[in-house]
Amino acid sequence: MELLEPVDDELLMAQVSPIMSPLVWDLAHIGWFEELWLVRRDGEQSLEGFDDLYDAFRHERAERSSLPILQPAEARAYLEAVRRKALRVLEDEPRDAYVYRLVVQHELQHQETMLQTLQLSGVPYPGPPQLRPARETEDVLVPAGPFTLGTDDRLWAYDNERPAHVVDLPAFRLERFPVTNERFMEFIEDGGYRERRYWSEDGWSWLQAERVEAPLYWERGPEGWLRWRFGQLEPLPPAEPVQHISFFEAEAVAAWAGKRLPTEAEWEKAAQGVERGDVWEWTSSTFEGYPGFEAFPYPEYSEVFFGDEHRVLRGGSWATDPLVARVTFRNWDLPQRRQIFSGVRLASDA
Ligand code: AVJ
Ligand code: FE
Repeated sequence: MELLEPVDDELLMAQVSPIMSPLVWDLAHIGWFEELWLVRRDGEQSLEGFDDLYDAFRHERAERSSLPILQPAEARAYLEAVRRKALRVLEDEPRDAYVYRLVVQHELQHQETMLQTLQLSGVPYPGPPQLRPARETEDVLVPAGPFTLGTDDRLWAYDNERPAHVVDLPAFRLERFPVTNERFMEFIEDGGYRERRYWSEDGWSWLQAERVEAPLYWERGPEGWLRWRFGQLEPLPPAEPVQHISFFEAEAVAAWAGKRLPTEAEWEKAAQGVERGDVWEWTSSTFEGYPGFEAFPYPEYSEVFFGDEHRVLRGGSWATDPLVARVTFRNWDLPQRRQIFSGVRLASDA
C-alpha cells in the first residue's frame, strides 16, 4: 500500500494511541475484509484465526497490538494473496456487483483512518496537502420546503444512506465555508474555553476532565499559535478551516458566534449551494437509521452504532477519497473525538 511506503516497521507495529489500531492491523484487516466479501463463499471461515484477529468486533483497538497479529511483511503477503484469489473468483464466480464497491470504499476509509494514526504518531510524513482557504463567512438562506434526504442508490451508497425520503424543513441559514483557524483563535482569545455558557453540560464535563484549551495539535508559540502537522511544528494558517475539534468544541464555537450546528438534513439540503470544505463537519444530529432502514449487507457497518452516543459528520476531509465523499455519505464518531480531520460549519434560524 503506497500510503504506508514511507512508514517503518516499528511504527507499523506500534500502538500509537488506545483509540487507534496499529497500522499493520488496518493493513491486514483491509485484506481480511476483501477476503470476506470477494473470496469466501457464504459462511466460509478465514485462514486460521484471522476472523478472531481482524473482525473489528472481536477486540478493542487498544488490545490489538498485544494480539498475535501479522508482522508487516506477512500482512503485505496476505493482502497480495487475497487480491490474487479475488481476481480468480471474479473470473469464475463473481460476487454481487455491490460488494466490489464496498471493498473499495472500505479500503479508502481505512486509508483515512491510517492517516489519523500517522498524524497522532507525530512522526514526519512526506507531503501532506495544503487545505483550501475558506474565503468568507457570509451565509446562504435556504428557503423552507421539502427536499429528498438520502438515496436509493444500491451501487455505492451504504445502508445508512437509504432510503431516500422527503423531509420538510423550515428556512435556515448556513455559512458558505467552515469556521477558519483565525475565527477559532478569536474564540479562544475571547475566553471561549473558560465561559461556561458556550458549553453543553456534557461538553463542560469533558472540558474540565480533559483540561482542553485549544484544538488537538495546537501549541501557543511566542508569536502566536502553531500546530503540529505530520511531525512538523508550523505557524497556524489563519484561512484554513479549523481541524481536530470535538463535537463539544464545535457546539461551543457556534454558541460563541451566536449560531448553532446544522442538522444533517439541513447540511444535505444546503450542500448543493455551499462550498465543501476540506474537513469533516460536525452536525447536531445523532446517528440513527432513516425511516425504513434495512441493514445491508451486514449490521455491523451502521446499525450497531445507531443511538444517541454518536454524532454525524458530513462532507469529507482532505484525506477522504472522492468515491466516499458523496453528498449523502454519513460519517459518525463519539462527541469527544478529535483525531479525525474534523471542523464545523455554522447555521442559524432564518
Ligand atoms: C464510518 C469511519 C465510522 O472507521 O468505524 C471501517 C468506517 N467501518 N471499517 C469506522 C469503517 C468498518 C467507520 N466510520
Ligand atoms: Fe473496517
